Amino acid sequence: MTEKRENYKSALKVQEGIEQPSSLNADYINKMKAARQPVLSLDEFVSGIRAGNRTILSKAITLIESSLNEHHKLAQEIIEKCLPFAGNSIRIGITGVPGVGKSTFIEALGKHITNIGHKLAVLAIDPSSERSKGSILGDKTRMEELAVDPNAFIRPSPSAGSLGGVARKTREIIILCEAAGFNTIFVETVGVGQSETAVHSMVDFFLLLMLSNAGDELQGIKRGIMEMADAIAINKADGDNIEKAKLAMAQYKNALHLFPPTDSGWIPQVATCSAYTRDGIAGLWDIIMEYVAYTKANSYFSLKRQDQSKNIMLETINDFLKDNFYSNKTIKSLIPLVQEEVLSDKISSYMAAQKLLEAYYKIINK
Ligand SMILES: Nc1nc2c(ncn2[C@@H]2O[C@H](COP(=O)(O)OP(=O)(O)O)[C@@H](O)[C@H]2O)c(=O)[nH]1
Ligand SMILES: [Mg+2]
Repeated sequence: MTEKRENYKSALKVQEGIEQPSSLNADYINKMKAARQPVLSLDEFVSGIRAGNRTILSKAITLIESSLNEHHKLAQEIIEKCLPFAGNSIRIGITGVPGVGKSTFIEALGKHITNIGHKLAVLAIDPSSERSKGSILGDKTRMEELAVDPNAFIRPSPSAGSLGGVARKTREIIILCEAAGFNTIFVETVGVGQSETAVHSMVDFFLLLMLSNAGDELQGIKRGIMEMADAIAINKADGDNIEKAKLAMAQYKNALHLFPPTDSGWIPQVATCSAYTRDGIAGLWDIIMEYVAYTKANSYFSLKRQDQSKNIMLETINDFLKDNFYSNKTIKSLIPLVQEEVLSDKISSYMAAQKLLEAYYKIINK
């Protein structure tokens, strides 16, 4: 006891020598804390999620996002048990450059669909963690109505980690949200980099938001991203902007004609809308419904999901192999040495890679 108190940085230190009441015992305090925040069992997590309990859903998502091994293990068990109840939703990716109006648009389209009885989960992928902290605050004010809508659930991007890690977590979060009864999932991403491709790989429908008053280059939208779009919405078609938005719509329609036909046979649609006045918002939902009906009729809907599942499996293997290789102690110490040989032209890059891989195979085959 006395020894412990030595290290105890507290005013109580001056009372050294006096027997402390049991309530100051650290074990006791921890026990009390634990009693106040009971750790849920696997079954409690799964039944809570299945019952649509948001607090439990949020806790499970926190486990997915956690970097602790024990959390990760429990999270995987929860996902496994939720999987049979997942999949029954429409997953929609929404992208566009910062400022195009994604958050405002999500509020508008989100309210439209919760009003007609849908249950919506809004997730986001934004691997630039520092920025996302700011944008979460921004989004909260732009999604005022959805934030208090009992039929909507908003969860900001898991901020830490690589894009691959964030994408995997988001896919897992989708599963939990679906098991919790959300039948529509929005995944928002900032249209400036690789994250669109990651979102495209986990959604059924990909919506690109654009503005009328800037060229494609100015909007930082690459051709590859336009090719992924199932629909393009020219947002901010309100006030003085309406005519310009219509013109832009015609231009994008022409541009899309030059693209190769999509795998699904669906012809990407272009529409104008205003997240402010909410003109065109219902029409966009109709386009999404048309797409779903069309791709379910020609089986593309389920083929695409199967393809995505297969790719997730392969990607996961890639990630784990890579992690395993680079986190291996021997390999870690060998890399700088072999690298030095490459830099001083003693061996080729190819031979250096072979050397490291052979060392690795030896280690794992031991
Ligand atoms: N005029 C007009 N402004 C809009 C519209 N949608 C969003 N905005 C404004 O555009 C700015 C960026 O919106 P935000 O939703 O934060 O964009 P995000 O960065 O893509 O999420 C904000 O000032 C919004 O009020 C719209 O439909 N019309
Ligand atoms: Mg936003």
